[in-house]
Amino acid sequence: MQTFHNPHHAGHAGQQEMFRGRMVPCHEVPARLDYVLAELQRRPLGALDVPTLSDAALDEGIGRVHSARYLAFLASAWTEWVAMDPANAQRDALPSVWPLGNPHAFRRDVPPANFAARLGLFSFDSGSPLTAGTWAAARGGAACALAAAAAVASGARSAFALTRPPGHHAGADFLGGYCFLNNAAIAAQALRDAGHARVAVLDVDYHHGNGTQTIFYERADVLTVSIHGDPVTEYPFFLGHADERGAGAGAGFNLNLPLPRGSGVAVWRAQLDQALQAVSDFGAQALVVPMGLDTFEGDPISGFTLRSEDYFAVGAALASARLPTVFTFEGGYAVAEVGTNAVNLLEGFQRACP
Ligand code: OKP
Ligand code: ZN
Repeated sequence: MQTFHNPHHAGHAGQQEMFRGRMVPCHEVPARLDYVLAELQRRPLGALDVPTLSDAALDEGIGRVHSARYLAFLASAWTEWVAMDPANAQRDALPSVWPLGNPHAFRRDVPPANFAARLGLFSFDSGSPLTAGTWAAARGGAACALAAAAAVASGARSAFALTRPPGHHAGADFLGGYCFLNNAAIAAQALRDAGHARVAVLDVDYHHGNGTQTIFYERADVLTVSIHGDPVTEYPFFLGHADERGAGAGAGFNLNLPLPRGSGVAVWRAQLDQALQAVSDFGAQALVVPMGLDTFEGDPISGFTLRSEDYFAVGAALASARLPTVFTFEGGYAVAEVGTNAVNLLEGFQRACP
């Protein structure tokens, strides 16, 4: 399995996130990716490359998923943040005011000139700091997703986009949940554009992939499935319930499989079998797996209890779908274990389906 890694990822390094009324150190740190890279060097699965696509191809691929006004906002965000106050150069950009969804409560169609307000317009939480290197890092991650999709579209059995920051919470025009560009959605759309008529996204991160669900909610050509902590108690709270089945042409093409906090590997694996059945019933021609390792028992912000050894079988189960597969890297905050857990899953996949 070829891996594409993002040489710009470390430029995205938030200092603190808002948590229960105070600022706490970020969970989503550059070292996460370094642990995965180090483990891939210890246990190689295939070539380790950096993406080589042109800026134009990258802009094209990102623009298939994200809105022009959101991308323009991201591209100039850091410059505008610092222009508000030169002292901001030492501080991460975080929002503190948001327009609620009801159009009669607040308008979303007129972006404020005030940058701090615009940051609120394009985000849904205050846990996703935007830093000097965020835009370059997010673009570099999306480039990995597009390179992995291209590899699979030209015949590879699988490819791994070692993306950071993660992506599955980002929508067409919003950031949040440590995510800025939805790498999995970008890969899925690229596979569609390369001629795969039906693409499935099977999200195994602990948190519901709300961004991906929203992007494809009214489409029948991309099935979105997510196994996650029940949003009644777990982030992102406002989406991810079992009764969200898609809308319009997309009715029936979204499947949420929430599980209570505290769930262990047996119930989780049963949900995975259901998810794989849905992918098979859909008749998918390609699969994208937003791969979060925060289902791990040692994860500091999550609540499932999978063990490191369990990920081999998770990978093998995913391989049983017998589909060309792109993996993106999402959550996993037990930093010292995230490399082992990620490579266990990918090795399990690769061994089951060479
Ligand atoms: C991103 B990904 C937990 C605070 C929640 C946001 C979590 C984002 C997870 N106490 N902060 O899905 O791994
Ligand atoms: Zn997560």
